Amino acid sequence: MIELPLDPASSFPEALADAARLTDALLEHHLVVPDGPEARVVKAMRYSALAPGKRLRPFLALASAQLFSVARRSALQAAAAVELVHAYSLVHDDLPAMDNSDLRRGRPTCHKEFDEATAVLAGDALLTFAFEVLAQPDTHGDPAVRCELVTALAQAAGDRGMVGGQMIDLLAENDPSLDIGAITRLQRLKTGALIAFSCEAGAILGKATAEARLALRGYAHDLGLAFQIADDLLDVEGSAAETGKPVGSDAAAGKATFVSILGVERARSQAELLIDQAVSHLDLFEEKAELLRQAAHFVINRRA
Ligand code: GRG
Repeated sequence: MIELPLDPASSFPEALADAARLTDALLEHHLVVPDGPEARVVKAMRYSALAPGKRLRPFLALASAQLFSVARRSALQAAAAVELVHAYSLVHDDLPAMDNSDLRRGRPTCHKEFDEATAVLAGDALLTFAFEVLAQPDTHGDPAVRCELVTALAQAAGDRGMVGGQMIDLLAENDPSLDIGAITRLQRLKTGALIAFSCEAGAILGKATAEARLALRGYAHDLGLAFQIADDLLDVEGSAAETGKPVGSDAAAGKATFVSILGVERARSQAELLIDQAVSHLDLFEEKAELLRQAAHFVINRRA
């Protein structure tokens, strides 16, 4: 009898808390501080990767794996890998050369707590370690599956995914002429690609059919965009106490966002539409996808 990634009887908040607890335990296990001066970079990696965040991407990896009855340990390796890449992206995004932020997840950013060079190295090491985790035999007994996961994560994180989106974002700063199509593409790459990988990882581990993969891809795509619109709304309507990061930064930077183009009300109804669409992609999985359905509603109602 295999141990499933999540308790199928749990509610979404319970499952999200379980995903966070299980992923953090595995990250604790993986990120061991060595002796010697290199300990500093591992402390910075732990500081960032284990900081309190929602762990939405690990949840998505676990809940998607659950659809295909993947064993918990396999799914957790993918969950840990995606959170490592996410943590790296936040560390680098906060650097003075990018967003120059002092606050992340309610704490000083990595370069404020340590120093800039250490934050660059910690981000680099978090990213590379994610691939080591996926390549470990614990991830899946079949090396072809591990290879497919490595390829999919590399594509989602690299220049055709998150890094590409971040490049477009940096170039678009102070360019309020960006239209809705350009912003959609930017966000699909910058945040959508990693969210899509999180869902795809479960399908890869479960050797899912092409039809199931397509359905999950559609879900992840709509969810990723709705997540970003919610993020833009929080930047306008939220508080630093709730989000754990500075708010109002998009408007202050003169950035074009979904909210600056559509306005608050239309942005919110667009996010709601996307969530309805995301949920409709899950019909194929019937009641097995209940946690993913609840996650979709959480994404647009979140306050952090
Ligand atoms: C530096 C290569 C590179 C990429 C950075 C993802 C990203 C690209 C930057 C993060 C900046 C940002 C605030 C993006 C908006 C959406 C987003 C990814 C928010 C943070 O993710 P959450 O809300 O954070 O899941 P927690 O802390 O809960 O994990």
